[in-house]
Amino acid sequence: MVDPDPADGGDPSESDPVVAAIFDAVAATAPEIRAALPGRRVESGTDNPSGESVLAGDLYADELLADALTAVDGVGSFVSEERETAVDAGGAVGEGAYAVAIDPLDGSSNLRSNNAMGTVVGVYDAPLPATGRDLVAAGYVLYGPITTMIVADEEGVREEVVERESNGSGSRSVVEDDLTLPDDPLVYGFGGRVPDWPADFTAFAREIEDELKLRYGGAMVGDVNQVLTYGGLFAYPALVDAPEGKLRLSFEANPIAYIVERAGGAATDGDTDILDVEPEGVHDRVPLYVGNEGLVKRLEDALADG
Ligand code: AHM
Ligand code: MG
Repeated sequence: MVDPDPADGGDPSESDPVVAAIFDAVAATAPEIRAALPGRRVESGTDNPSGESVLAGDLYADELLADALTAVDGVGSFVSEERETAVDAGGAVGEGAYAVAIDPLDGSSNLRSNNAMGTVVGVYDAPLPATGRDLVAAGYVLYGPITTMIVADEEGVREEVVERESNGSGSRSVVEDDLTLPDDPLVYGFGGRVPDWPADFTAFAREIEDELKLRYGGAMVGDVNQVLTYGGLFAYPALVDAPEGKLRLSFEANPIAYIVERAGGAATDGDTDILDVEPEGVHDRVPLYVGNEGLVKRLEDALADG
């Protein structure tokens, strides 16, 4: 059960002090990012390394997180979906320091329509590009009606509530200390336009539509949080004209796969566990199918047969 009163929540419990400091820094920044959004719903006039137009909110969140995370002792490098190259934070990654990969505002196209968005965090024990097997922790902030943060490490997955302190900084407290996917899945959300889906995925989707309820909001963190809460399947599939899909391996797919797998679920690119996908570059894209193990297995079988 989610604790109804965050004031009763427990202290965060990461055993690795650098991981704890990273998520403290992300939580500290969250209220400031949130407060800045109303005035930053417009295009910034630039594109990111994936060729997508960037909103002022994306850039602002990126700057705040870069400042907060490069100041953490034990962070050797800050790598962002919005930056071509990594920011050197001192300390050798893989030799005592971590690389932190950030999607500063996931789902930022929801800013105009005022819907959910988030910040995705991956903590890698290797210089990027690396596989998801090099993650030591991952998490995301969800700017919904409440600001929550999911944190996963080798101990498991926790849900926390982030509250704004009087000095404007955010503090976090655990409201659910052992988050696992419900056994009986209820919801699904698949991205992309149906006419752009390959036939084998479309046939699979038709089956799922008969079994589960559609919950799609256009922000991966919001949609994955539905799956973590109610059980089910989220996908941003391979598309006919974009076989690598849309989502980025280092910043989006790996952290989400790490979280959902720690919560008892599974994640695949259609064939291979996301955490085993070998990247060529930091901004590589990958199809992502993530959720309850049984559904992910069925999806893999459907794509293999198709
Ligand atoms: P972003 O990080 O630039 O916001 O892009 C990623 C987002 C995901 O949150 C979401 O799943 C997907 O893009 C939605 O894409 P679309 O608008 O094409 O459905
Ligand atoms: Mg994103």
